[in-house]
Amino acid sequence: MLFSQQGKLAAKLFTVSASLVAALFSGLAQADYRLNFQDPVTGVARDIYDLHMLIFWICVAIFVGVFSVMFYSIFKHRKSKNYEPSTFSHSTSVEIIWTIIPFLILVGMAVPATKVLIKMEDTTKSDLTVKITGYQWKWGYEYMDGSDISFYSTLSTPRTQIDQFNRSTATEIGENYLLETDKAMIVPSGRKVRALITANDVIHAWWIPAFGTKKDAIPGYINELWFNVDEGAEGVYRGNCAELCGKDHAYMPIVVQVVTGVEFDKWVAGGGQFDAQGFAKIDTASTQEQFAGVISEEASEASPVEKSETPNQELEMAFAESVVEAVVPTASAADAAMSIEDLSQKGESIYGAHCAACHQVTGAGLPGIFPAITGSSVATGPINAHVKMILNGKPGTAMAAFRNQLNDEEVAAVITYQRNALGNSVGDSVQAADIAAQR
Ligand code: HEC
Ligand SMILES: [Cu+2]
Repeated sequence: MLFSQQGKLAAKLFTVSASLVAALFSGLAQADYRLNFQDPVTGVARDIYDLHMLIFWICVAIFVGVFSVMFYSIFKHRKSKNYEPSTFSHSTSVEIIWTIIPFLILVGMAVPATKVLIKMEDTTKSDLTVKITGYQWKWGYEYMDGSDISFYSTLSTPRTQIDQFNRSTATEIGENYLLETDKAMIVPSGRKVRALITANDVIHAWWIPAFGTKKDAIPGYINELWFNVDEGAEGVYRGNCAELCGKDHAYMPIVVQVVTGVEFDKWVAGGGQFDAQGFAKIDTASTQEQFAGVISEEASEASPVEKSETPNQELEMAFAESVVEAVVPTASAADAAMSIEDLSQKGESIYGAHCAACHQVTGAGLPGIFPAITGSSVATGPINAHVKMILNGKPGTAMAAFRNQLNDEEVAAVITYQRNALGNSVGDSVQAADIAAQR
């Protein structure tokens, strides 16, 4: 009787635990979890991975060694065997052995670890330097080396995916939830990229696991890191800010797009344009046509010798010129005066991307931390003071100067939006030209 009850219990327990295990593994398969590091795509990341595996196996060996001795002696000297215990309390030789062995193991692990560490710190002979600045809560990228490209990279996951508690507006969570940005950092494969890392407000950290790089971004200091992504490993790599930096720490992801060296040069020559997904816009189809046109025109003028010597240069020059021409005219659209409605409409998305993290989507702010825009004396007071607040920020507070982050039209739009929406109805507006005059 008793036996059969136990049998039933055991059977029940087995079913429960089996289904738990099954649930766990189906979950694992769905979310594509993994137990080890991301696949390394740089030499340093591979070294770190190998080092990690080496230390892991050393730990396994120590574990197996220590536990086998322990279990063996527990079993061998058990009470039921009437084993006579030894009575010594100190043994110099044992103490020497258990000091020397761990010491040798530690030295043995420190040698390869130091080698990798030194390699990680060697930022010399780089092909390209990018300055990376952490902000609450976005990243700024500036390409040094005279290319003059700079941009900010902000989270592009829509608020409707993040605010799941509001069921009426919530939308399905996307594939790269909280790991997507409006602009990716673009880097070439097969070249050594050096990054100078700093921050504008508090400490952040720039981290791309697949590159094996992670460095703190500290205001007032410049840290350095480098990576050289394998040729053939072109693609998109994602990471996070890895230093708790305030309320939206989770909302400042890092996206790096690795392109080939040739593509990168074209991207730089084109002035660093982005497509709608925030990746490098390299217009190969149309540029090839344009190349063909330019080259054949010039070929008729140039002497045969010159032509055969510099075809690549000509291609690059022709490419650079054609792209610059194509880009310039669009900027003049800002000259025309815009209506309050148009400005406000544009301002809404800028507010959402750059201001709502602190002042909230509704404009209510967070009492005691971030002031409300609704009914704010600045947002409903004299417009010049409002403009100054956005351009210069308020030093010593979280309100950053937006003069370098937003262009004239964007500043005008977000100010007009704050004055005529979010519960305010001042009824005035400001144009891009006025902002340009106040800079
Ligand atoms: C990182 C947080 C943060 C972000 C992002 C931010 N602000 Fe602010 N903002 C503040 C803080 C803090 C203050 C209060 C400063 C002070 O102490 O006077 C402030 C003040 C203001 C004020 C004055 C409000 C008042 O009544 O005193 C305006 C207007 C304003 N911000 C507009 C903006 C706009 C426009 C943006 C986006 C382009 C923006 N802010 C982005 C934190 C932020
Ligand atoms: Cu951060």
